[in-house]
Amino acid sequence: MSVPTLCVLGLGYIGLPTAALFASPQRTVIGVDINPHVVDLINLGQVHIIEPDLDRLVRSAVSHGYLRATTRPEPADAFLIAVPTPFLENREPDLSYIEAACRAIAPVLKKHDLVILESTSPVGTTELLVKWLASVRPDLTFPTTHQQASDIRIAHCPERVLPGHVLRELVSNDRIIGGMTDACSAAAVRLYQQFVEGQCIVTDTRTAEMCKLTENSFRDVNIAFANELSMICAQLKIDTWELIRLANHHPRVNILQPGPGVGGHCIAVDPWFIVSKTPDLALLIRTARLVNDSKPQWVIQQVKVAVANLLFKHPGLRAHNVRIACYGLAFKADIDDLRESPALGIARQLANELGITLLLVEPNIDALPDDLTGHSLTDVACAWDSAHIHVLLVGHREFRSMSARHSNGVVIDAAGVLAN
Ligand code: SAJ
Repeated sequence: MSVPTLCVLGLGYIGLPTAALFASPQRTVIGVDINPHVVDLINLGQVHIIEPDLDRLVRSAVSHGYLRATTRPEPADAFLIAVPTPFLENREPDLSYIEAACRAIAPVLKKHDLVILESTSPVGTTELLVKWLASVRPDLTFPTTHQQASDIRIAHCPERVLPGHVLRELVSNDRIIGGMTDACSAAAVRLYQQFVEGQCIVTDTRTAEMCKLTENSFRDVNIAFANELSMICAQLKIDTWELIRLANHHPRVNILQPGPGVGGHCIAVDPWFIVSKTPDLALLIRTARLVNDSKPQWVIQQVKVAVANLLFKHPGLRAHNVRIACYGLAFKADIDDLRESPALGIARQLANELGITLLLVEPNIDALPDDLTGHSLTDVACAWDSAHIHVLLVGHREFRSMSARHSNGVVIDAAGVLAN
């Protein structure tokens, strides 16, 4: 596969950067997305997601003709599936996007093709993928039945990149390559070595699937420890941030940072894929999820108590005149992504339950989501000068200098902004 054509299924936060990085004079990439608007935009050399340098890379790949988007898969040497794996209402994984991607590529598959599943997946999904492909293409052989001699090579190679650093991490991170056979792994390693500078480490598919879930569950459990600690400390009147800083001076202690809850599309989702497979055993992992999911309500309760105290201290002040400023709406610091954001959820709930106009400070966006348009998107200085209650939800760089500034208001620092 010296001059491979790659077909990438799903042009989102992982698929599009991967497609754009892979595309080069030697390597043609066909990007596939079910959303025609996304396809049209990419073919104009534009992007629908914000990620540093991605727009430039896509523009260049498209204008040189190395990257082209379409709504239907076309024949290629390798297929890379990077579609979402959300969970359903009951927290069971939703594999329908992977199944749809399999059924879409099956008709164009040919002997010697490589199919890689990058989407974060519950253990056993790569085996299901083979089942779906084989059901449409009984004329081809797969590694589950024909091992090394199979027509089609299959591997699970989970993505591990951090939003905001995707292009750098796609190149520099080590990759876990879970081939179904040695031949499958070797083919996948050859593909990734075209652009990955980190190590490509080979294992089997089930271990690769579990490895990705383990990484995000490890982080979730550790954040849950910090979040639980923050609630305990508030009750015991101890400064959590100072406590964690002190404890982290121990050579074998490294506590993460508490926050308003865990957001994003991965850490709050992936641990449930372990819980759903082994509910009787995954007790710690499940509890960590519940602790992190409970944190936004705890922050909201702190705000309500602050409002009640304020009204008690100032009998002339009416509840609807209390000015509350929320700092940060994104799901984490220094990004503009509001999806699955605990900060946004807190602001929404405060707006609904308190019935007041909030001052919302989010330097990374130009307009508020539709349901918050009645509220005021403002800057740090204005909010800091005028609010009675300041709710610090995200540690954006624009907020870090606030520590030096004086405010008469009550400060609820859910993200440790003033502590750093
Ligand atoms: N958070 C805390 N305290 C911390 C660290 C994070 O409350 O000390 C919160 C953040 O504010 C955010 C959430 O956790 O709401 C998740 O943020 P994150 O930076 O930990 O992770 P993501 O979701 O942006 O990316 C993670 C990464 N996984 C790990 O670090 C193990 C990334 O490498 C994965 O590729 C990504 O999930 C993914 O796609 O699975």
